[in-house]
Amino acid sequence: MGTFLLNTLGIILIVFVVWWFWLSKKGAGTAVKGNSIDIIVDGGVYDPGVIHTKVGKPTTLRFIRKDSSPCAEKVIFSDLEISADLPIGQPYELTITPQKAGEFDFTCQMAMYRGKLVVEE
Ligand SMILES: [Cu+2]
Repeated sequence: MGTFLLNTLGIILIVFVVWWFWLSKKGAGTAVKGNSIDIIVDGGVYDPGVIHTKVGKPTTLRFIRKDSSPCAEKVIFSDLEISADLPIGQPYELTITPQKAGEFDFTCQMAMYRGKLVVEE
């Protein structure tokens, strides 16, 4: 009985971890209204995590970091060769004018936080 309970808990934990790392970050994404969008950095997720913008459109990503752990302190767009330090308690504005269409991941330095900038034609 004890083993059964542990296995059940283990399975529930695995399902939760899968949900947390993949499913909770999927979705249609959020379009940038105007030229800027607020992104909350907290609890291991960027919210919103998928952001849609257009080629040639200057897009200001306002990172609002609430997570004080060192994990959240950097945001890195590896494909775009952009990285920035995010302060706590004050928004950090990063303006990007995408030059080509595609999907560009952004992460913290350990890739625990994961987001995606989707650039459309
Ligand atoms: Cu991290």
